[in-house]
Amino acid sequence: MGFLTGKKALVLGIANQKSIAFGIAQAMKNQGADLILTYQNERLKKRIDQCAEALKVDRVFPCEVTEEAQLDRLFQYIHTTWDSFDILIHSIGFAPADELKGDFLESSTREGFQIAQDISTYSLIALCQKAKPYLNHNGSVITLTYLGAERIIPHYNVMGLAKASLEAGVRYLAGSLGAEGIRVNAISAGPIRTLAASGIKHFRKMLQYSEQFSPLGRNVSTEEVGNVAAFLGSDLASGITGQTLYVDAGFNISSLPLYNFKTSNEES
Ligand code: 0WD
Repeated sequence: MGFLTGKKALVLGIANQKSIAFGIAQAMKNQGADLILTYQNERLKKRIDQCAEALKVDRVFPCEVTEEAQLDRLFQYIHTTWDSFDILIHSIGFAPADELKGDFLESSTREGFQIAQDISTYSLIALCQKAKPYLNHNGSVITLTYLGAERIIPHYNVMGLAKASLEAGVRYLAGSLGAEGIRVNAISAGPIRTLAASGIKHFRKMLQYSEQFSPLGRNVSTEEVGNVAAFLGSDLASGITGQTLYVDAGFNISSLPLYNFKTSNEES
C-alpha cells in the first residue's frame, strides 16, 4: 500500500524513459496510483508503448495539446475509463530550436514567443478547463517549471518567459480551482538530461554549473522529481496550492560556488 493507493493519475509529457514525466509516472505507480499516459503523436507511439510496458501500465492515449479536439477526446476517454480522476501531470514544454541559442533580444521572434506560450503555458489552462468536470475533490494538478522563469539563464530565452507565465498561471489556476478543493502546483526542477533539454545550447555546461553551485553539490534525478510529484499529488500535501517547489539540490538559493570557499584554516 502506497500513499497514492486508490488515486487515478493522468500523465502528459512522456517522450521516452529519460523524460521527467516517466520518473513521475514511476514514482506514482510505486505509491499505488492507477495511470493513464498520453503521447504527443504517432512518431512517439513506439517509445510510449515501451514506457508503458516498463511501468506495467496498459492505457495510453494520443494527445497533441494544441488541438482542442484531441483534448476533448482525451477527457471523453478518461470519463468512460475512470468516470473521474485525481491527479493531472502536465510535463510539457516547447520552443522552436532557433529561440534557444544566442542572445535573447536577437533570437526572439513573435512566432517563437507565441508557440512557446501556447504549448508550454496555455496548454495547462486548456487542460484544467477540460479536466475540471472530471477532477475529484482533493484533486491535484502539477506542472514542471524551471529557474529560467525568474533568473537569466543563457540560451533559455523565450522559454524563460513561457515559464514565468506558467508560474503565474499556476497561482491563478489555484485561485480558480480552490473552491472545488483542487490544488495546483509547479515543481521547478534542476537541469536533467532529457530530449527537451538537448535542444538548449550548452546544456552540458549548465549541468556542470548547477552541480558546482548547489548546496548538495550534485544534480537531481527524474526519480527525485517524481517523488515530490507523488507527494504533491497525494493527500499528504492537502494544504499546499499555488506554489512553486524547487527540486534542484538547492541551486536556486546559491550565489557563489560553496566548494571554492571550503578551504583550510591557513587561507583567509
Ligand atoms: O532540465 C530539464 N530537463 C528540465 C525540464 C528542468 C526543468 C523543467 N523542465 C520541464 C520542461 O520544460 C517541460 O515542461 O519539464 C517538462 C518535461 O520536460 P523533459 O522531461 O525535460 O523533456 P522531454 O522528455 O522531451 O518531454 C517533454 C515532452 C515532449 O518531448 P519532445 O522533446 O518530443 O518535444 O513534452 C511533449 C513531448 O512528448 N510535448 C507535447 N505533448 C503534447 N503536445 C507537445 C505538444 N504540443 N510538445 C511537447
